[in-house]
Amino acid sequence: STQRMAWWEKARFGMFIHWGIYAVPAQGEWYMSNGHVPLRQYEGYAKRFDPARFNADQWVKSAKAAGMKYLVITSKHHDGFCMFNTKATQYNVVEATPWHQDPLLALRKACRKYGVRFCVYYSIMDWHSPDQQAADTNALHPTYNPTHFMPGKKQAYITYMKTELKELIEEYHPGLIWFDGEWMNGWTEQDGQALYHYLRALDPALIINDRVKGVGDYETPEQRIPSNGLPGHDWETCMTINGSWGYDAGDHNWKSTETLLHNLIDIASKGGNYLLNVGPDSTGVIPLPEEQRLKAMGAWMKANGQS
Ligand code: JFZ
Repeated sequence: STQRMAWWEKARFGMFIHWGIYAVPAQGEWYMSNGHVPLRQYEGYAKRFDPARFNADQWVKSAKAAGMKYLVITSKHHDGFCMFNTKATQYNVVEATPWHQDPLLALRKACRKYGVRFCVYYSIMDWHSPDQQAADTNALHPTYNPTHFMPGKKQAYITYMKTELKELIEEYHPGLIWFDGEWMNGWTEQDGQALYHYLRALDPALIINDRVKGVGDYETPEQRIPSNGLPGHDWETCMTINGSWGYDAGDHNWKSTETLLHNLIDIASKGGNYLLNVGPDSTGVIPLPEEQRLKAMGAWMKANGQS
C-alpha cells in the first residue's frame, strides 16, 4: 500500500452523510426517479430546503464521539442538486434555496476543528444535467435511472464534472472523493481512468474509490461484509443504519447497536473500513435513533480503548 493510503488504512470507521433536497419529500434519495417526479416539480423542493437547525459542529462532534475518523458527504447525488457553492450551475444550495448557506464549507471547517478528515461523495449519473437523458422521458411519469448521454454531449458533461471537482478539491480539500452512479450508459473504464488521473494531478494526496470505474484506490462492497475480507485490497463496507441512505420518514427499521458494533469489529478484524451512513432530515438534524446508536458505539469504543 502507498503512503497516500496511510491515514485511510488506519481510520477503520467513518461517517457517510446522504443529505440533499430529497430530505424535503422525505422518501429517500432515489425519490426523484422511483417516484417518477417531473424535473420542474422536483426542482421545487430546493425552494423548500431551509434547514434552520443545521449545526456542522454538532454533526462532526457526533462523528468524533462515535470514534469515526472521517466523514463523507454527498456533494451531488443522482438528483444533480449541488450541496456546495459551485459556479458550474445555479442548481446549488447557496443559490437555489431560501437558506443560502454552504453546508460543505461549514462541515469542512468543523472537521478541521475536531480532527476528522473531510471527504465528499459525487455522482457521475446526473438526473438534472442537460447533457444526460432519462431512461424514460414520459413528461408526467419519468424514470431517470439509468441515464445516457445526450448525443454529442459527453465531453460537455465531463467538462462540467471537472469544473465542480476542481472547485471541491481546491476550495474544500477533501481527503477522498467517493464516486457513484458510474453505471449510467456511456460511462466507460477509459473515462473513469482519465478522470482519476486528472484529479490525482490536481491533488497527489487525494484518495479515489473504485466506483469512478476501471481504476480506484479501494473497493466499496455495499451493505455487506466480504466473508474473508478482500486480501491484498483496500476495502470499505458502506452501510445504512435503517434501510435508506437519504432521509426516509417512514423507515423505522433500525439496526441495533449490537449489530452495528458487531459489524465494525467484524470489518476491522478483516482489514476493512466501515462507512456508516446517517440521513439528516430537512431541518438539518440527524435522526435521533441514529444519534443514539452513534453515541452508544462511541461509549463502547471508549470503554474498549478504541477511540
Ligand atoms: C448507490 C446509490 O444509488 C445510493 O443512492 C447510495 O448513494 C449508495 C451509497 O450508492 O447505490 C448503489 C451503488 C452500488 C451498488 C448498489 C447500490 N452495488 O455495487 O451493489
